[in-house]
Amino acid sequence: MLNLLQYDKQLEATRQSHKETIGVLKDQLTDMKESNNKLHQNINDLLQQFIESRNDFLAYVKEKPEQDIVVPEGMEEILRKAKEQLKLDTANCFNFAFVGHTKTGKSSLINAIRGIRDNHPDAAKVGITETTHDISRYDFPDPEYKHVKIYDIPGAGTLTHDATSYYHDKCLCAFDCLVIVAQDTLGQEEIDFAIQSLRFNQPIAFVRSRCDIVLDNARKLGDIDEINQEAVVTYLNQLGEAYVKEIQRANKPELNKIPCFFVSSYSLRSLILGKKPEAIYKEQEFLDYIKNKSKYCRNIVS
Ligand SMILES: Nc1nc2c(ncn2[C@@H]2O[C@H](COP(=O)(O)OP(=O)(O)OP(=O)(O)O)[C@@H](O)[C@H]2O)c(=O)[nH]1
Ligand SMILES: [Mg+2]
Repeated sequence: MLNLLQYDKQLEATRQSHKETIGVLKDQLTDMKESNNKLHQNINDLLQQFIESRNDFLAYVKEKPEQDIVVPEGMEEILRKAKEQLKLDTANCFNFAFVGHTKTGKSSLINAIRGIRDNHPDAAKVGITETTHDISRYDFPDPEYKHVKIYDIPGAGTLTHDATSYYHDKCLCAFDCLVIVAQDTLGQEEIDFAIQSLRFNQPIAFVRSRCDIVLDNARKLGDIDEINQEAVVTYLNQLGEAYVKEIQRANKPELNKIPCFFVSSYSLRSLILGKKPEAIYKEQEFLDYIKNKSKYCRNIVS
């Protein structure tokens, strides 16, 4: 009898927690849609807004960090290892890491954020067959931005094994922000890995690149006549709904805290170069996010 009562209580607690999770997710979806609706503007205005964000980002990373990265208690050893083994210079540089499975678009995003084409001699290798196996570090082409480094951390295979040891092995807590470049749907490894990162209080975001393909397919199928900001908002809202459902299915309330930015590498590169892309997705929010998270983990209050 007592057991049955306990079981009932547990069941009620689980129901309550599910209800809360769904509530948070609904709020998140509403916020996402409101923010997407802002994209329903003249593309020239959106470009100007992006340029302001880009200039803010560049001004932030142009000078050496005001202070070294602050890692959670107990992680000092990993920070030391990162400095020694990965040659991560956290005192003098901002270090952003792009993590993820093969062919999710990590290298393309890295080139885009550096404002270089995939065929540039210093570009991260991109392509159907060109796979990056080792951790690689990339500088910005302009030496004025020598204090910002972008790391390509391929997760193929390793990410699937053990999120904790992967996290420690790759010294991930020493980065300013971890960007998980995800496939079309979130895999269990990505979910486990994200939860692990949250445990270490690590700034983390999901990015789904290749949004332009979604719109391009819709055009080919005849669902839309052309790719414009109106179509972008409609499709981003659909992608957002699908993402929220995935998080709901994963049944891990912690994941509610992780944002997901839907972007296109092609749009991001054009925007960084101050050129008008075919369409603008969530590139501005993504850039603002990594800058703000870096400030957060360096205890910089703006
Ligand atoms: N249309 C479109 N294609 C993209 C985008 N991002 C990446 N791609 C293509 O997707 C493929 C894989 O991109 P990569 O940047 O090489 O992906 P990766 O994650 O670095 O791949 P590996 O290093 O092999 O693990 C390439 O053919 C890219 O051209 C995008 O935003 N839009
Ligand atoms: Mg690559």
